[in-house]
Amino acid sequence: MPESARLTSHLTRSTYAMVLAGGRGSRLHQLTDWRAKPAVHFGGKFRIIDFTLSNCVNSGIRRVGVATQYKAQSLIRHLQQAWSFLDGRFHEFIEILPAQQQIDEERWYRGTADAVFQNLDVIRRARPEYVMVLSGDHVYRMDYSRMLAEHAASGADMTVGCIEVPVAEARDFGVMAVDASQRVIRFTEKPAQPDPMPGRPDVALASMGIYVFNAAFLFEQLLRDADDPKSSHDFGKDLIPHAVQRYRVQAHRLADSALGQPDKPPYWRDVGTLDAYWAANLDLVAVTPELNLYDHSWPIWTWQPQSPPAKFVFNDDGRRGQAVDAMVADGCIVSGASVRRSVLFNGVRVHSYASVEDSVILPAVDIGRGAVLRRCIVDRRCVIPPGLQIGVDPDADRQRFHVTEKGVTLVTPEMLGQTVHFIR
Ligand code: ADQ
Ligand code: ADP
Repeated sequence: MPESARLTSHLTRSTYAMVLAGGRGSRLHQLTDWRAKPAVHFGGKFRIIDFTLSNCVNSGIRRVGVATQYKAQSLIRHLQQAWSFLDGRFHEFIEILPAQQQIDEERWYRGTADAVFQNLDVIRRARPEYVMVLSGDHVYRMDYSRMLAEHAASGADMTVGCIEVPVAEARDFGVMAVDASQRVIRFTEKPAQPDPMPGRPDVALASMGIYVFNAAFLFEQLLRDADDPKSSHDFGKDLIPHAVQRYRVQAHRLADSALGQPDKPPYWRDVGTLDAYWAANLDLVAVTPELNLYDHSWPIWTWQPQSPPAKFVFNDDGRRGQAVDAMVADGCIVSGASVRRSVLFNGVRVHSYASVEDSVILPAVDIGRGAVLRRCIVDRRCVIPPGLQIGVDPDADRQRFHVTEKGVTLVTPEMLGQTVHFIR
């Protein structure tokens, strides 16, 4: 075996990954009324957190903690169903770390650094050399072992994953400046006026909110931060700006470890708004989408109910049931209805004369005869009554549903006056 491969496997095996999955994702509006953002459905059969967790196990990092907080039930159930296959005999595990469980004081996680601090004992027990702090909120494919290898080779105390973003969008991120050796010399969390990169006035270097730490350095910094009365106990606001001024912090470009086409910018999405969520799902129906879900060497693991394959049938009047430019999951039945440029999750029924276009339909939705759906996101288990039109008259939709700036309509069972009696 080449020395480099031996080294990489040593690095991944001595890493503990902490996935932060406690954020609400309030810009997803009612889609996160009942579930945390990492548990939101994505791409026809996945949940958002499956991307980060698949990146972990595919990279060889198989000791993983998931810090949960806001509306965690759906997320915890998904983790138990989808992610219990790691094998304790090989010291592989994914453990769920709910807030308020680890320390005597009864308090929720205050900021992202506090979420890690409160689980310090759990992490210490795994005796890692490196700790990766990850976010359960983003959709991307990345080989974390390359970031670890770069971190170890550089001799840094910590390494921040980063990506180039348009300056106009950079104020939503931690923005950094680096020197020629990729050392971070400045880090500002969500600056009002982000600095562009030298010689590139339209582009800023943004933090992806993912970090590699030497374990001992992280423990030291968390203990110091916990005692700092002025700190809000957040990596981006407190811990990283502090570290950048005093220690060796390196930047690692996603482009160097993303899986994708080498000549294209790396794919990374914060599907944090309804418009971004809708667009990222619909991107997948392109002939060659930027996000490749068909790469057998980098499977995205998940769980969905065992159902028969999707079915497309003529109805009694001989009207064709069809879907084009669409992804249709198992358990769906399209009967005498038309589906275009849409993503249908597991178990969706589309009845005769219905028309679904440019829409994202979450699992177990029933779309009644003759209903029309345009530019919609329909939440799980909605029953769309026969003949209802959504996305045709925005003013009428605003009375009942949530319509975004870009004209995407979110429909939930509550908005339809329907009660779902079980936890989703
Ligand atoms: P934000 O996008 O503002 O900035 P933040 O709200 O801090 O991210 O959440 C980061 C991650 O932690 C998310 O996965 C979220 O679900 C989780 N989380 C938030 N609060 C939590 C809590 N109390 N307990 C457990 N988990 C929690 C961060 C960085 C920026 C960077 C962007 C990239 O601070 O510097 O640019 O991410 O998206
Ligand atoms: P419509 O689309 O005209 O409103 P239905 O929704 O009742 O009609 O069903 C249309 C077709 O969907 C059926 O002819 C059948 O092929 C299929 N279908 C419906 N329910 C089931 C089921 N439980 N198992 C298998 N196929 C089903």
